[in-house]
Amino acid sequence: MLNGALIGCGFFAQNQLRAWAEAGDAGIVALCDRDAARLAATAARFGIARTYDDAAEMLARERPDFVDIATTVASHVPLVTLAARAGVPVICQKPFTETLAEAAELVETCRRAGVKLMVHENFRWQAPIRAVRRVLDEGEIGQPFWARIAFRSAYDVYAGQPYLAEGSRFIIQDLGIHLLDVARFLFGEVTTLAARTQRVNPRIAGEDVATMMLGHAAGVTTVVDCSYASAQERELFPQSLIEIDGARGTLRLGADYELVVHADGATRRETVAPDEARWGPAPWHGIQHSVFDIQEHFIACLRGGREPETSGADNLRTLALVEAAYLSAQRGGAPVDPAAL
Ligand code: NAD
Ligand code: 89Y
Repeated sequence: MLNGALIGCGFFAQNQLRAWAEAGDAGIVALCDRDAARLAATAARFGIARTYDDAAEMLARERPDFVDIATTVASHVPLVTLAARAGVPVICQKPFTETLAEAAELVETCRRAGVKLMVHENFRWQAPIRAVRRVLDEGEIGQPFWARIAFRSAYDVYAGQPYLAEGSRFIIQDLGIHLLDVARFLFGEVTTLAARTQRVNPRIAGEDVATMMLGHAAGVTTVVDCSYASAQERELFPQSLIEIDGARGTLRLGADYELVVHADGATRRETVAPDEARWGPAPWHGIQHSVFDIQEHFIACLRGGREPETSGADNLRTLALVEAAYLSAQRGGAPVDPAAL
């Protein structure tokens, strides 16, 4: 059994703790939060007796097998550095850091300390996205040449995560980051990115709409578009809709996780929904199972001495896409080479 410690008992940590509670050979034995009420409520909810208001003290006393950092971005640099100095393998929530330079430094700090580091970049672990990747890997639609990854919603994310309304950066850094990571997961590295952003909701500080066009080294063109200002007849949060055109046919991941593959003149349909009975309540069941899967992946990597898919080093490339998007938007949509950042 691997004993973990978790820092940050806020909104999303509840999902992570639920997933840890279901894990077979790993679990969380100690919790830390600077907010006493949140710490106590979370400890009671998950039956975790050992609690701390100071992360350094927790790591020193508990000597855990790993630490799961579930705080918001501003605290990631000091907390990941602390874990590296304590020699404790670490999972850190996205966005990993606010700047690429900070991220590169953390990756180097962990490398030098010999500490495994995974960024909790869970969207690529969603069952429908894994199903899309299988279709591509099996060559069902031939060589892909065009794709769209869309997330358009009016779900009130500010109710559960009020800080999302406050930062000068919003949707690309918070949500687009997942979609950009999925684009990399499906089609490989990106050599050019052009973006346009908009703010529709006047009560927030950052952008709530972004439209990005990516050119991949493999030749695919991907449109990644996201919005939290799009009220539709049916609210599909948190579903990502995916369209891919390939040399032999097309793939569509539509509403309610319906996957349609049309290739060589024949069509097949499959529902690739996460099981709501197991991962509910809706709509977060769409995310919850991916949290379980990424955590299982981390434990398997710790046990097997492997690098996680979304290691810190890998995540530098996703963060470079985020930076490229903001830079392109600032330059009126001019294309940016993420490798040059
Ligand atoms: P939150 O503000 O609700 O919770 C963060 C908690 O961390 C707070 O309780 C705060 O007191 C605590 N904290 C902050 N710094 C600390 C420190 N140094 N020591 C101890 N405790 C500290 O935030 P949230 O909504 O839970 O978001 C946390 C992270 O999860 C964010 O980075 C967010 O982007 C991410 N998130 C990811 C997903 C996903 O699907 N991967 C979904 C939602 C949120
Ligand atoms: O914070 C975001 C995330 O990572 O997934 C959805 C979310 O909770 C709101 O955009």
